[in-house]
Amino acid sequence: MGEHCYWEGDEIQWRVYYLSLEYYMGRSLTNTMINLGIQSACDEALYQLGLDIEELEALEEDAGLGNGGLGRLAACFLDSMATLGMAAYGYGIRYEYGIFAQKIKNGEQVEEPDDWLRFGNPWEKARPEYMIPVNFYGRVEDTPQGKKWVDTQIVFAMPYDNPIPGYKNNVVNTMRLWSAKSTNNFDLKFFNDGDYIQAVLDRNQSENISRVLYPNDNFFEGKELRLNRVSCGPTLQHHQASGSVAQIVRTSSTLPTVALQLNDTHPSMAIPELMRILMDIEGLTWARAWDICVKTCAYTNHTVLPEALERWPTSMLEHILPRHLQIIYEINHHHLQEVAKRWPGDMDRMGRMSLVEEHGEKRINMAHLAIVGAHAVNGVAAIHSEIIKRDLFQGLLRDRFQNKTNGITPRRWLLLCNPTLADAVAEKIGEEWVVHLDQLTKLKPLVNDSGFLRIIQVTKQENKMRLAKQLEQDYGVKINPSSMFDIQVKRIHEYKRQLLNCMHIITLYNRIKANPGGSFVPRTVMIGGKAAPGYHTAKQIIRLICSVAQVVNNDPIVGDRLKVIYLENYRVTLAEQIIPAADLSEQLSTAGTEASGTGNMKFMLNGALTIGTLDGANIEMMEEMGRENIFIFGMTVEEVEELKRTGYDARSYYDKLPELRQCVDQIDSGFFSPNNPDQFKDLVNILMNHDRFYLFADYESYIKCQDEVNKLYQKPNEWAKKALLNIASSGKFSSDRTISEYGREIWGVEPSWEKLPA
Ligand code: DL6
Repeated sequence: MGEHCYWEGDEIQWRVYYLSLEYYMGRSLTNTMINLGIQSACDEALYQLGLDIEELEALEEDAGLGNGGLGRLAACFLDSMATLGMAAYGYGIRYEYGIFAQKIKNGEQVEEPDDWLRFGNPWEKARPEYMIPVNFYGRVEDTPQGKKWVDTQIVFAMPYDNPIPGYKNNVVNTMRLWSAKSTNNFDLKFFNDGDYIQAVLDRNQSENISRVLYPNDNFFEGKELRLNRVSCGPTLQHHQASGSVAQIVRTSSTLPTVALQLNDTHPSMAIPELMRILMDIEGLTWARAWDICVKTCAYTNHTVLPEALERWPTSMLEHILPRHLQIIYEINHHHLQEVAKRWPGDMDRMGRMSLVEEHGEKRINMAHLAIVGAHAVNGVAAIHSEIIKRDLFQGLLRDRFQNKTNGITPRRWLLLCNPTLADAVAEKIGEEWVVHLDQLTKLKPLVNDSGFLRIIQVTKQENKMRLAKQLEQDYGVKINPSSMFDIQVKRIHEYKRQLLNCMHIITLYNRIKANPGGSFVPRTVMIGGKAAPGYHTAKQIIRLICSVAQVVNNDPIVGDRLKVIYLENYRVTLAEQIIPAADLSEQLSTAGTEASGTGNMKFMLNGALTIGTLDGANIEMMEEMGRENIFIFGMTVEEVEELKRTGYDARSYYDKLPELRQCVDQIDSGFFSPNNPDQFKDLVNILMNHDRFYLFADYESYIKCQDEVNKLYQKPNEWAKKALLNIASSGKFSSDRTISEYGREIWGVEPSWEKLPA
């Protein structure tokens, strides 16, 4: 390989490699037909054969190779990169089991394995000719030729290619997913205990590396998951990085005309791996290799929650990837020399900025590694980017930091999921919005066009009726389709504050009970999302919502003024059905905790109004549509920080607010869990004594804001105007805009809307 490599060159178009441990693709059939422009032809052809295309579409399994926002973002980006004609590849892992299927049994989450490849995958093509050997374990030898990583165990990385069509431009890019494939070498040497049969059985153990997606969202589990003698975690990450980097180097005669984008720190092993290949195999000096590495790599941060930041114990890396650990130490050595030059004698700062954490178990801070090893570091919404610039590295390398506000693909999140609204929009402003979403602003003057407002209302109503019918079938709950569809769908997490929503439901319930003859704006509240299987509090939150639903839905006094539904197994395909039917989108995270959010954008594009905090991309949504068109409540980031400084006293709110007190007392005393009165005491204990997300501090403002929502809902025309202005203002949140910015400001690639010859 070495002789083919020369590391200079500037006339070739930059190629982009997007490295992500997650791609949450959902189904591909409809999307492919839409992007190829053959949807009507296929529809018609199937009809002629006496078949129904919708039945065919429903047979496809979701490719659930992601947990939530981070994985879905990667999928939207692939669509945009192909649509913008970029020479871009998505590299990831072909998990044999995707995100688990969630069943709700007796009000509790039960996980079932997602055996999505059971009947094969028609979209993929195995490419054994591009298989790459990946090394693990072993030791490092000093030789006259330099460092040598020897006595390693090998697992092959087998690539599977999946097509990513651009929108009607004759471009088809590739998503390449690696699968672990054992070698005789690995298993027989490593496991051989003289027993042939056992050795053959053990062979498969190394293939566990790519067996299953880790179901944690925004949470890092630093312990090694051991499947017999094969350890996962860094092994999986290295497997992806190594396959990808080797492939990139092998096919790149002109590094660094290659951009390597790291989707969070999960693929950041690519940094030491690239250094290792360039130095140990290609024979470059440290300085030259480092220069290439930094110019090539860029890193996106997706969270500031401390529990989500990856910090791998050095003992683990020493064992699994000894050469990489050496390289990381050397990167740190050079980095700390820079710190010492800039802040002489500031030992505290050295400790804080080091890649190696020395307090407690010695660990590598992977975010620090990614920041040092990349020429660009970005957050995913303006406020988040400001926070990471300030907090993540406190001043050093400040000029590397950028913002790239997230986006969603309008192909899936309007054209595919809401064809009636898409048609209505196209009728008024043509079809260019599909690839130039900012064209939606042309709808703004129609805010006084009663005919168009009526179309918006009717479209929403039709979507609601379809969903109501589906939910009645699925859950046996009769839904009033003229009630407000109030929806919160996302992973269950304390910081996303589904509990605040639940407290609002309880407050509404108590108000109806206190005034049974009163007039109330009818609501159907739907909450959906998966909890990480090991996240006890999140599972308790699901239980509480289901218990509240049980009481509310069966109380004859309440009738159809309030219904609560827990949406089972929320996933991409369910989102496509639910979002177009939403009136109200709930975005409740404590200010400063949700990096961006992308569900918020999908609801906005589909004409739901948002009730939300000044957090993540909600802020930019408000800027685009105007504060009068969104329901904002709660503390700002500065107010949250001030509260943290002065001390948060949950009890003071409990004492002051009677409706809050009633609600908390009911949860505490077993009102919603009569068969097990102590069931939710742990949740109440968190809320009263250990709440990191300050729910009570935002409760009053949230409830008042919900009262405003009710008032507006009683004026359908006013509501429809705001819905229209939401749609018309959502152009910024196209992932085409986001990807154009990555292209121009990080990768050096110009987007192109040119249609290639067929
Ligand atoms: O950037 C995509 C998405 C954001 O929209 C969400 O706000 C954020 O929570 C999510 N972050 C993660 C972090 N996981 N890890 N590590 O999923 O990213």
